[in-house]
Amino acid sequence: MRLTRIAQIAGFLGSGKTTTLIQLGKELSTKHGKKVGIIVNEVGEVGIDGSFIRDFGFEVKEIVQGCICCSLKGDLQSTLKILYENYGPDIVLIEPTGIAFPSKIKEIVDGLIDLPMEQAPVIALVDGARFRNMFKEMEHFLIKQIKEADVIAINKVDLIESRWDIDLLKSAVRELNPSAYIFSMSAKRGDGMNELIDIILQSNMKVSSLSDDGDSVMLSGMGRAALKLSFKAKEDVSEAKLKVVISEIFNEIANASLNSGSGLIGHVKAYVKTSSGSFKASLLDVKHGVDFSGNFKGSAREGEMTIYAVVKDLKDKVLENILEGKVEKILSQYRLDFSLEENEHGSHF
Ligand SMILES: Nc1nc2c(ncn2[C@@H]2O[C@H](COP(=O)(O)OP(=O)(O)OP(=O)(O)O)[C@@H](O)[C@H]2O)c(=O)[nH]1
Ligand SMILES: [Mg+2]
Repeated sequence: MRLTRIAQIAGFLGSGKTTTLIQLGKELSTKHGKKVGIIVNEVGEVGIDGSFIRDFGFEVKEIVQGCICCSLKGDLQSTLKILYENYGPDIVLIEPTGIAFPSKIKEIVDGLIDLPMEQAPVIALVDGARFRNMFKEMEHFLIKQIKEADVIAINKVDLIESRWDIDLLKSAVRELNPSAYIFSMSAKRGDGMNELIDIILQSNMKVSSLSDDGDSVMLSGMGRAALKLSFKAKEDVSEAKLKVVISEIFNEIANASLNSGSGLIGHVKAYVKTSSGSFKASLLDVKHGVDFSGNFKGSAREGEMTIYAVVKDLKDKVLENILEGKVEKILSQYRLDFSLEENEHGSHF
């Protein structure tokens, strides 16, 4: 009997999970003829990555408002079941949140004994470009994610200047998990993608440790806030101008968060959809600025935007106020009319 293979691509916030998933999905379907289903989990009230991945034509199920390794474990099981029964994928790629514990997800998937599925080794991405900085702030989390993985991919090697630094990172990771298979990759450039595909398709390594910690979202100490809005301008807004507007909003959110006592920007991201296409914007640290990916060319007069921020040490409410304040300030400055969407509780997203 053909078994559906489940592959979890874990890793801390902003380590490149969604970018990797899209590359993997493309190659697995075009080069290897596999039918790929994708499950994306986001702790916030809105989904950004799911919409972005869907733009590439994949079958995507999104689970939001909690973590599939703790509060939403039932949702993961039912979503896998639905995906299996309705779509019949050869491979399901799972993107947990950046603050999930990989072994818990492995355990939850293992619990689905009535479905013909097998798990690929647990893959955790490590952000090679900001590992040191993150390690200072999120040591417990990063160590746990590294220890619970069978395979550790040091991502973003295109941003690491010397071979020496890559080797140093590899040995630091090896010390934390001596039995893992460790390699380096760049999801953006495509390096290491074949190796990752071989691991997903062929390898049968097993997770050894089991997680015994509590709620990963609570333990992470991360504050979260989301906002959904539609905007309208009097005349067309060019791609370049829209990117400037978003960069200003993101930088202001990041700086205000740091000034309010946050020790680390987890990820500030947005999904923007207009009649000229859609794109995703990402900010991981102020120094590197905002990165854009996706397909928006030309100009647009109106569109929709979903913004989501995860930063350390701030209460959700404080971050929500920062988000709303900065969005209002910058959009008004650029004379863009906008309206904020409300969530089911009557307050803004
Ligand atoms: N230079 C470079 N940038 C990368 C690479 N992989 C991902 N990125 C960028 O890193 C940022 C975050 O990538 P995502 O794929 O959204 O990361 P993620 O792990 O899914 O983030 P969360 O879902 O928020 O935890 C984006 O701006 C990506 O374009 C890489 O290999 N090289
Ligand atoms: Mg993601």
